Amino acid sequence: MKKYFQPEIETMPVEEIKKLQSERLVKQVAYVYANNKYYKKLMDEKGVKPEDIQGIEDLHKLPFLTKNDLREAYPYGLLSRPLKDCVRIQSTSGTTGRRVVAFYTQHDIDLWEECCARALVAAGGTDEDVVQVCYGYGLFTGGPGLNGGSHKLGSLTLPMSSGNTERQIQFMRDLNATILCCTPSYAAYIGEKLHEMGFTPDDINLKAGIFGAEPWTEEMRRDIEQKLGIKAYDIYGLTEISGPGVSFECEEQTGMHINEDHFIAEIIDPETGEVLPEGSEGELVFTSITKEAFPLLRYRTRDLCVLSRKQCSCGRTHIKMCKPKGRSDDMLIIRGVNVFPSQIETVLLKEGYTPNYQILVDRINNEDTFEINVELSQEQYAKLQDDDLAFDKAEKKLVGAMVGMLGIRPRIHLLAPHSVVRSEGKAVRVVDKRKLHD
Ligand code: DLL
Repeated sequence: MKKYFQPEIETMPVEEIKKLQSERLVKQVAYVYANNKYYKKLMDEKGVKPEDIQGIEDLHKLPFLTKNDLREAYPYGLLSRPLKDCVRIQSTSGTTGRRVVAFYTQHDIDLWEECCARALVAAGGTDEDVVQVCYGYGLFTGGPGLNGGSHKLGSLTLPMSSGNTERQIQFMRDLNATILCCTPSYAAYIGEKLHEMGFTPDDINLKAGIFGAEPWTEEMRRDIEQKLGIKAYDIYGLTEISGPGVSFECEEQTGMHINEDHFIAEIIDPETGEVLPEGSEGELVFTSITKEAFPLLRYRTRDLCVLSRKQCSCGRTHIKMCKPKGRSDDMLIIRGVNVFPSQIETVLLKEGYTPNYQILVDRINNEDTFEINVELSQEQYAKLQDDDLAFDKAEKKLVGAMVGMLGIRPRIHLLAPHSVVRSEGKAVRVVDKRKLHD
């Protein structure tokens, strides 16, 4: 069985990867400076010339790009190729402000799909697999990216898109799907539906899942693995940098290998912009060194993460990133305390609750309110329904566990099964009403 999609690249000695990155960076900076007025202006303002960049050690001299730059340059300002050379656009799922529109030449699409094919092979995929893609298709990069990767690998591709969960399960069974690609929250929902329809993992042929596009915890991984009887792999990416496949997990399941022949990763201090040494937690920054149409240099993702060059047992040499904790702007500050939704998910699953929850934050009389709606499973509900004492006890125990993790006290509402809306794409875990009052 194929262990790597492109072994000569994926297992390249680290020194050679760095040399390749340096060569590509020098060329890319010269190309962008010559072809992109917006970034040229930023470089000129910072007093940096293309000749100042002789290799990756000079990367820190370049100016950052932020989401604001993308909004300002919308739609064509960061395009580095004439529009007639582009063959596709994709766009972010962002709901606020202007959407980000990313452009691709055919070369860009090919590279992106290769990255996704690498992810499929790392999850054990071959041309004999049946890959069910239930990420959204259309402007969102999830569906098109994994679809393209599956084609490159020669797997049979089921371009399902998201939604109509019973039909998903029917196709999964009738066509013997072996690899499932969707968001982790949708995978959990598919697992739940499978059991509701009276099936067990033995009634399906899935062996692996490739789940990403939103933060998810190790507890959630175990929950999905058990519900679907598979190995669940993480995949990361963002529209601005291409889409899924910027990095992906291998059999070790201890972080995602970044496709370093295409992207240079840095970790910076989000406050000062200073580059931090390997192993530090900070904001992930990407420089795209092979793209033609929309090559962003030093793009600040706002994702909080740690990088590691620790040798991996799979044989891949590309640097690994940990599971992102979430975007720096996903972090809630409640009564002055930093709270990540992922911390809440960890506690819930550890305490034996379902991954169906929603966090509600508001400000009433100048004070933050903090509530968590938690859905009970059928069995939990049946047990607690007629016993007020047991119900109160369960709520109190969960509040105690939350205080232990977060340092602040939420109000917990244990709800009947099916009270929390299921997600078919990226889950909406937080409703922060304070933003409406600002
Ligand atoms: O979510 C691309 C994608 C599609 C990745 C399918 C993986 C699978 P955007 O809609 O532009 O692109 O959102 C990008 O989603 O900056 C992260 O905050 C978050 N994200 C993506 N993958 C992960 C992951 C796609 N594996 C934003 N873990 C990123 C945590 C993730 N967060």
